[in-house]
Amino acid sequence: MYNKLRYNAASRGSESGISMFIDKIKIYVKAGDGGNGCVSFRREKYVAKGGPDGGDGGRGGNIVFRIDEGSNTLLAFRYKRKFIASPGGDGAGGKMHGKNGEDVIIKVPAGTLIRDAESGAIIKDMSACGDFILCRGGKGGFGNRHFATPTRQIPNFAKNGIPGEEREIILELKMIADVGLVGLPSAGKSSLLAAVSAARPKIAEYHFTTLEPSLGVVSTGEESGFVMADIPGLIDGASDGAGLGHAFLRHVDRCRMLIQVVDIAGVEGRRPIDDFETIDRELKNFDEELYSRPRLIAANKCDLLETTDTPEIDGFVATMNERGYDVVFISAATRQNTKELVMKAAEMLSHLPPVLTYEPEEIVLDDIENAGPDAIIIKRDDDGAYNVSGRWMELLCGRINFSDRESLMYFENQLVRYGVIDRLREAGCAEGDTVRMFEFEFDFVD
Ligand SMILES: Nc1nc2c(ncn2[C@@H]2O[C@H](COP(=O)(O)OP(=O)(O)OP(=O)(O)O)[C@@H](O)[C@H]2O)c(=O)[nH]1
Ligand SMILES: [Mg+2]
Repeated sequence: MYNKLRYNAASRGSESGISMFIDKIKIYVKAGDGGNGCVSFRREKYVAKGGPDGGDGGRGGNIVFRIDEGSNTLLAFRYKRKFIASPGGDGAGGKMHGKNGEDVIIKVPAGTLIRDAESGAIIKDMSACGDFILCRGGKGGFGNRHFATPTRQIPNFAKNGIPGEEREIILELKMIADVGLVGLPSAGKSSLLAAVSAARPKIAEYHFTTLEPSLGVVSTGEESGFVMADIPGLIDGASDGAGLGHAFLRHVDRCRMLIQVVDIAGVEGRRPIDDFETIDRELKNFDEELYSRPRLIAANKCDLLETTDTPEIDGFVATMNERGYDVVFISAATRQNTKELVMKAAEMLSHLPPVLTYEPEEIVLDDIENAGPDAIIIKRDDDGAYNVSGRWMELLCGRINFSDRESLMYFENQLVRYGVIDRLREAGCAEGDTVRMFEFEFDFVD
């Protein structure tokens, strides 16, 4: 019994542990393979053997990313990290084209960055954009009807489909908001968001009430307004992983400005100036650039003060002003002065550049259609074999049926025609040497 209880408690703990860091996750995606072409001959009454009529394979499904408005977590990827689109159907007789594979649509919150897992380079910033095709499905192979020539009336081969693109990527959430709220746990960040927007984040007196960021739209007039982001509280040492760590500061990375919420009433017995410094330090440790972003100080919980006219509070305001920050005294609980705070933020925003969007970074993508025969690579393997690789070679090999004589002849033809044999000769390959092309191996015959 005791063990069981312990076990339950542990599993609950680890579960919340995962959800905290679900704003960055590695997933694997693969587009569908192309269907194979078909070998078939027309059969009709009174016709002994008709012409080739094998249909083409269908195209594999694509991997498509789409913005899911209203979602602001990558939690959905906790249990599903592999996405594979369905393959195209094989061609059939009677010139029947194989069915195209269905696309897989992966929905992500607005503001999700798609990064290449290996290099970390940004492939796409999913903010304010339409559907994005990350991996294209492989093309279907041609059926044998394409291979009839005057000298080859009975083509006994068809091509295999091309494999779909696959890759490992990292999804990273950077929410799109104009203003980010930062502060110690229980400073009243969620209370403030609830007071000035229609968002209903969880509010409670214990620390780390907020485990996931949330957004709210703050209206400042008929048709104007801005978006505010509430994130979990930061504590001293967050940059070294204390509390919930500071990983979620990434959510306010694109914010145009920050509102730092400070408990001016010192409900938990600390001095407001110390609270300010703690957060200030954590911001600095996280990122100099975020640290120097325009900031406004919301001195919260004023309703608990008899007066703001004390030497300590005067000193606090003076220090803030020296550092270049304005202070607005508010109470998120009674909504006292929250309107003034909002208008002040709107005024600051009117002078600030728009929300940052990230441009794709340079990475060399395999381009199925464009990587031609001149891009092949010839190297010697340890056993002395000549190894031919490159996208074109891979695609060609993928399309050949090596157990079929005619398909092999076609293969040889392509090697001669596109200069691969010449290139092998230049590299020193001679009669009897082993040539390796992906899974395929043969002896060089000159
Ligand atoms: N009296 C008073 N209490 C407040 C005020 N603002 C927030 N509180 C209380 O302070 C506690 C913490 O408020 P939250 O809004 O959950 O604080 P938070 O900064 O979001 O905290 P975390 O999510 O844990 O980081 C709650 O019990 C609130 O009711 C205020 O202006 N006056
Ligand atoms: Mg909160």
